[in-house]
Amino acid sequence: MKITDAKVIVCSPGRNFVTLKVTTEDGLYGLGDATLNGRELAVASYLADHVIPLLIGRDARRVEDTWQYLYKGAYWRRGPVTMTAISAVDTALWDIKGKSLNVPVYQLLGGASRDAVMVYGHASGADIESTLHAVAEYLRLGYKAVRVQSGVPGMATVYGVGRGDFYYEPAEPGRPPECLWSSEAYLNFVPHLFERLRKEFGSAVHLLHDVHHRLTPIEAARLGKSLEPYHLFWLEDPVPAELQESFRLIRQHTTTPLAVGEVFNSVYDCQQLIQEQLIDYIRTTVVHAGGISHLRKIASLAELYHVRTGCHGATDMSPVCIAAALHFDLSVHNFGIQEYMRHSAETERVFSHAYTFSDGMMHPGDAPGLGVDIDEGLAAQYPYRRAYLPVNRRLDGTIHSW
Ligand code: CS2
Ligand code: MG
Repeated sequence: MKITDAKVIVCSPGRNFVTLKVTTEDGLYGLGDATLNGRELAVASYLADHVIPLLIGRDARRVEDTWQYLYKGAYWRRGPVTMTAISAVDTALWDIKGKSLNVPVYQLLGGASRDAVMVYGHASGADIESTLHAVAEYLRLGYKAVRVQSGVPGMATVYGVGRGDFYYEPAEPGRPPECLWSSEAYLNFVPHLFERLRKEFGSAVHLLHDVHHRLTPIEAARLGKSLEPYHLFWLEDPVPAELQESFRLIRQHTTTPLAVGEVFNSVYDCQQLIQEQLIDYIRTTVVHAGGISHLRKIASLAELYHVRTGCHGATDMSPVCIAAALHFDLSVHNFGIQEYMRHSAETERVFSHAYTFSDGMMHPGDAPGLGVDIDEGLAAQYPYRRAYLPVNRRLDGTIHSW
């Protein structure tokens, strides 16, 4: 089953997406998400200029061999651009394999390990009262798990807090907006937020919180400790994770479960975190961590060490990635939770999908392959718009992690 054509589709229906479409000699095609938020065109070029010429003529059935060919054959291994490109190829080939055998991809991954996949949504507000209101909205929609971010008194803007509408979209067209940050104001505020949340909503709902790599290890330890009475499902990205051993210090001080990994792109980024049991959830996802093939290897390592999966699923994961993630989530034994932020109406129109949401749970559907498609004609009506994530500075003007 030779690959005869492959192309990169860049579009912006509500936000930017890069999609790889691979076609075989029998007329089957597969899709892969290749979106790298804020650096989209680097991956588009990597695919179009360097990878697609290598795909033409290859056997589309050789998923693992193609992965190794692109990873080992490039000489320059890993990194977000390379791994996002490899992910897109791998995802498209799994899609083709499912379609050619007339089965949904999760059946090729060992079949369903559960009936459906628990997801969490994003509730946020400018202050505690509006945040409580947003959480109530999510519970009305049936969510069993909610990530909660709130504006902090004394800080004009806070990451993860929406700009008035239901959908939170962090990237903005034009130059990157700049935000100001105070770790002390944040650390003093967050425990009050979660105290109110537990008072208002009781103990049954799963509550999550994302620190977005903003604290030092000892500050993160303090936060984890102060949140223990409110038993979070997880505390996400407490510190920048280039230094994996910094999680040891946090771990020594708190029983609050820890999640990390949305910016990781290979098993080598989380090997120590997993093997030393320094985290509880690994957040690598299909599009940035080498596709379904590599993500399964990360999950297998994690399973040995009681670490569960919690795939990144913000709006910059296109519906193609969400579909692939749901097939993965349904099949791996050590699944934990899936993030699901809901795409805009424009995105939903461009990408049709078989996956469904009901009562806080999702299912990838039983269409052959991934069960997702792109309307190329409609996509062409939404040209690329350069957009950036915000940049963050401390009160004295020093650049801080976003
Ligand atoms: C966040 C994201 O979903 C999350 O947990 O960290 O909003 C993240 O900032 C974006 O996906 C970055 O591309
Ligand atoms: Mg995050």
